[in-house]
Amino acid sequence: MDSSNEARHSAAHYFLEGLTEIGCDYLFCNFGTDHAPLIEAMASFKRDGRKAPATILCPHEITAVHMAAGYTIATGRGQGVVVHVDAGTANSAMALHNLSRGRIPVLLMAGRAPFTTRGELLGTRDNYVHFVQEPFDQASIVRPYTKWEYNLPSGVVAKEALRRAHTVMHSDPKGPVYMTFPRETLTELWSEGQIRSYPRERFGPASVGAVDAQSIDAIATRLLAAERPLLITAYAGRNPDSVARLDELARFAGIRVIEFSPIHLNLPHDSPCHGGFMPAKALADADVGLLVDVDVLWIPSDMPDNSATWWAHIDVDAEKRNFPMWTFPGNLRLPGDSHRILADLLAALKVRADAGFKTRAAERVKRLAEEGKARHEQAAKAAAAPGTLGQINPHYLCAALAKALKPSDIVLNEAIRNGGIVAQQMPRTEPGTLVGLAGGGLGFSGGMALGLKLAMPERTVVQIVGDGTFYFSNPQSTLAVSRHYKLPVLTVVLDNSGWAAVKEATLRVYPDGEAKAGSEFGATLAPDMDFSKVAEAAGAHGELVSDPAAVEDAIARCLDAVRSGRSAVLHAKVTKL
Ligand SMILES: Cc1ncc(C[n+]2csc(CCOP(=O)(O)OP(=O)(O)O)c2C)c(N)n1
Ligand SMILES: [Mg+2]
Repeated sequence: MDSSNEARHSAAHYFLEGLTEIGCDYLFCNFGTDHAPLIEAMASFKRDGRKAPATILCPHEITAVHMAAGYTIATGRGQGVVVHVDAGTANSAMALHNLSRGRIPVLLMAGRAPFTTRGELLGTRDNYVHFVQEPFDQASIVRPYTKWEYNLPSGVVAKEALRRAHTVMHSDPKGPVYMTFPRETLTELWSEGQIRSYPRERFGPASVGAVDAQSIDAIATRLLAAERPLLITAYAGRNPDSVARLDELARFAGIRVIEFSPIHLNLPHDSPCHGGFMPAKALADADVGLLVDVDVLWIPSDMPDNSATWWAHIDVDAEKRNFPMWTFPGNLRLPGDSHRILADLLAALKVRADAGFKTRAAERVKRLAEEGKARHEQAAKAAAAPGTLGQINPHYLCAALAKALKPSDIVLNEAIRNGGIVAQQMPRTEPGTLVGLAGGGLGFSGGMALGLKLAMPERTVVQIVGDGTFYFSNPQSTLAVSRHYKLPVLTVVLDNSGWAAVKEATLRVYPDGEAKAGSEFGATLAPDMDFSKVAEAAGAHGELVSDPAAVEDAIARCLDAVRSGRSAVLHAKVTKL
């Protein structure tokens, strides 16, 4: 209860305390007039040496949101992003789409226009924008991409609301949440005794777990009899411990594992059971299949599946509630924690496997290893030709880059139509060393690379993007954050002169149409851009390479720069679209 001898603080003060209580190390911020009470509270926390989340100022919201996501991927702890009313929320929406598809817990926060007009309360409207930045339904801007939304009604529940935000975003399947607060609400004064805390031990998130023994047994029975088992996954590796577990299961049972559009590294790429990144051939062949943590299993119009295959679908989000149309098979659909389910499955198999099964499984692993070897030889062949002046072979460049990296270095693959080449030429083996595109909003990897680097300063982080994607990533914003907070990352731009994806999409729909006849694909971007200068403008190291002979040295100079503390941009002119 209120007591006159207790200290009184602003709601913003308790809000900062609450953010620390929910494990927010950082606030990735793009401020506006709505944040005056927060900025004031931050300054007094600093003066008093109180613990508060550190602020990272991001010139663009998509840097802020994706950076929070990168930090969260690395630490497992959802962070906070602070943006400006409806305008900042709108700029954040694309990134929030990516986080929602990636099931990454982040708390997006935005102010709301003050609700008083004539000085009735501290924080009242005092500016033109306070009249124009008030939509009827601010949360609707990001509603498709959030699990929860809340407008803070009073500072007295600031900590309770933050705990609720945290609990929801960290409950399986995880995902972003959105909170708003009017300026006057943050200026309210409350005494310390009126504010409760909600510790995680008592108010924590809900998680999915293992599944019943009958289901495990049903899958084991199918696998024991299988001749051509297949496993498809995209995000089992979000739990780094699952990588070795999946490998052990695949080797024990002789399962071909395909990573289709991987969002994380799920199986070491040098595992004998790794079946590459394209499910088409294996699909036709499989008699028993496991779908493990995957949203898009294959492309049905292009890769017909075998109607005789028996599928078990194990997924933290087996329901796919956020996919309006989603019709992939699953004879046994099991929402749960794949890490635990695969362990139980392996244990059941070990108990029931006889010598005949073990021999058959070992023969399959041997055959898969031979296929893998053939794939790697093919990849090496594709990388052998360096390309020509102005059209470097992207296979060659990616292979050279792979050679220069250490196994622990992190690769973010946002190379779009060259993404398959990155996957093929840059095998990753250690858990957590690959991040791929979960959503379809281009421009995630710049901010995400910074967030990963912030969480793991000892790692080298490499972002590989298309030229179109480089623009989407808002490079001036990411380079500014890199400089400001000393977070060096390497950006490699595979410049094929525009949007190959757009051209190829038109050709797929109209293979012999007018666009093809006139070579009018609406896909060519401005020629003669020099992204090395964009880097230099931010004090980073820049390289523009068109000559294949210059590739290796340019990579070495860029990595030297990054490892000695300066970001680098390698702008490579590769085979044109
Ligand atoms: C924010 C956003 N805008 C537009 C698109 C549509 N889009 C998908 S791929 C693509 C082209 C990307 O170009 P680039 O990065 O150069 O890769 P390329 O297709 O040339 O390999 C575009 C514009 C998108 N996915 N996301
Ligand atoms: Mg391109």
